Amino acid sequence: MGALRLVLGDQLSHSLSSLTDIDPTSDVVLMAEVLEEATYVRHHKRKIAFLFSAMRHFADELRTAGNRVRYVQINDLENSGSLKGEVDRLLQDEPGLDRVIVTEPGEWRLKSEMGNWATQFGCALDMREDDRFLCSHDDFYVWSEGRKSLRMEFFYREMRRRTGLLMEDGQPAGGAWNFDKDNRKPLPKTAVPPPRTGFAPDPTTKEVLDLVEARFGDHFGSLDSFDMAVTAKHAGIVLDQFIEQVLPGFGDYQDAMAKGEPFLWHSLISAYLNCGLLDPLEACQKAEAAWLAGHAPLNAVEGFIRQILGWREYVRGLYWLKMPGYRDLNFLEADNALPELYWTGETDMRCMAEAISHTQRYAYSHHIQRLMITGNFALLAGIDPAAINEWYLIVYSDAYEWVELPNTHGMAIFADGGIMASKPYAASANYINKMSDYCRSCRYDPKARSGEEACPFNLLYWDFLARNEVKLRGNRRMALTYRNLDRINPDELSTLRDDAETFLQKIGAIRPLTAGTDPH
Ligand code: FAD
Ligand code: DLZ
Ligand code: SF4
Repeated sequence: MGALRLVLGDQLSHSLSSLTDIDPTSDVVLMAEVLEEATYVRHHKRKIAFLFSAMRHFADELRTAGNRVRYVQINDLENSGSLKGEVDRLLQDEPGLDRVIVTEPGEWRLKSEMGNWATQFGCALDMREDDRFLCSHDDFYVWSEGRKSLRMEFFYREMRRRTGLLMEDGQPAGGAWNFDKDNRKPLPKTAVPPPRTGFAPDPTTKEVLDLVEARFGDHFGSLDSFDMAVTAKHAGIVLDQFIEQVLPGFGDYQDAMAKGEPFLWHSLISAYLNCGLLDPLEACQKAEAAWLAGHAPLNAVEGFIRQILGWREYVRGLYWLKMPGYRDLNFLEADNALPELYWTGETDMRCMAEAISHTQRYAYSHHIQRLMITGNFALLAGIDPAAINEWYLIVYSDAYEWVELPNTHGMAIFADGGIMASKPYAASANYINKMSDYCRSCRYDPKARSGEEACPFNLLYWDFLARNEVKLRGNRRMALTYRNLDRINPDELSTLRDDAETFLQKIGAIRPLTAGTDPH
């Protein structure tokens, strides 16, 4: 008898726990492009094309290594449209397969669905730990137990100790755990971001691009100039080029934003890490080696390692600790609609137009654009968490719920009421003006909070604080912010809040009241 080994689209690692003990003489690997996964949210076209092409390449590599692989393409006539349907079909076709082996899926939705598979198929289901992560669910649980607050910084220190990364005689290298104070530089006018290499589509990718345009042409985003890596080999080149050419500047400009510059000094590896083409520990070790060789400064290397060893592992731990209830939290009771401009990018707000156009074009925008532009706007505008979470899950090629949800729900829009962040990342135009050159070419004035030119981020910022006063004033970390609110003359605040409401109506976040309608 043999095993059906199901490999999901974000499990493209040869070291995968479900493949370790494969017997090529009796086992069959199943990989399937299915409508259910491609449309449970209407993913960006580029994300679908990237994953389908990477899946096809990975299946070829498994075959070359001598394995039997059933690869189901989205257009195959017998494709049932779901992973469950495809497992069922293979078990019917090959009665010699008496068990299903799978590595735990990254999303709660799919894992809970698989909970019923053993009964439904009448065969054993062996769901294995995803050991590509550096912190297991059990370890995260142990770390979290009994703690009053689950701040990332303390988790990160524990991970540094455990892995020995950037540690010297049990102490953090350089005498500090964190060099963030060196990492908040705005971009000097003369700075030129390093060039990036892409990969011309090979015949497999070209076929997938045509297919995605034909089947998912009405999904968000563009496939133009697709140049992503779709194999571990090419993803490794992206990582190596980052370490050699980009990492030295990563720390300094980690929080910077600049017009026409989608990538700056970021690594662009998240899509590859999250689908398994790159290994997180290896990425950290390569960065550490660059520091040891004197090639990159400690603030850059520590900053990069913290993102992967700290933030990435921490959000995953939190997701599995808090799901499924986490998704339904709405601490600020936000219920406005997601404005159409999130899909079109059509807005006079230069910062939003810029972040959304990068997103359309590359299925990528960097962290500060996600957090302080589109995320901050959604927070201030009181957008319904379900709507903004869905947007983030759709539009980025690195988006899976385990990483998207805590970042959006917890970090950007404070829907979890402080499980993840000690206070909302709410910011007015002042922050955006300091960290970018966007405001210089914007029709709004970042310094104004009244009149036609007033930056919407300013109107919304003060409205947000006033609207959520009952929930936020008691937060000690918001004390200074509320003292600033108190300095605004009540008449001015009232006008400001009316202007904020008019603006939200104009962009379709709240529907205008028609004459005679009772708002209650
Ligand atoms: P770099 O800036 O070069 O960082 C290096 C690596 O560190 C990244 O590749 C990533 O693996 C990891 N990393 C950095 N920050 C985080 C973080 N906050 N959480 C988890 N990993 C992190 N990241 C995703 O991978 N998928 C998502 O769906 C996602 N959604 C986000 C939504 C919001 C609202 C916010 C604020 C952040 C989100 N992030 C998400 C985190 C972060 O923005 C991306 O990981 C990063 O922009 C990817 O680009 P990069 O590879 O160039 O990262
Ligand atoms: C994201 C995605 C897409 C678009 N398509 C597929 C697919 O056709 N087949 C598949 O196995 N996986 C796909 N994925 C990735 C899954 O959605 C992912 O494995 C789950 O969300 C768990 O993280
Ligand atoms: Fe964004 Fe306001 Fe600056 Fe315009 S002025 S770019 S809307 S922050």
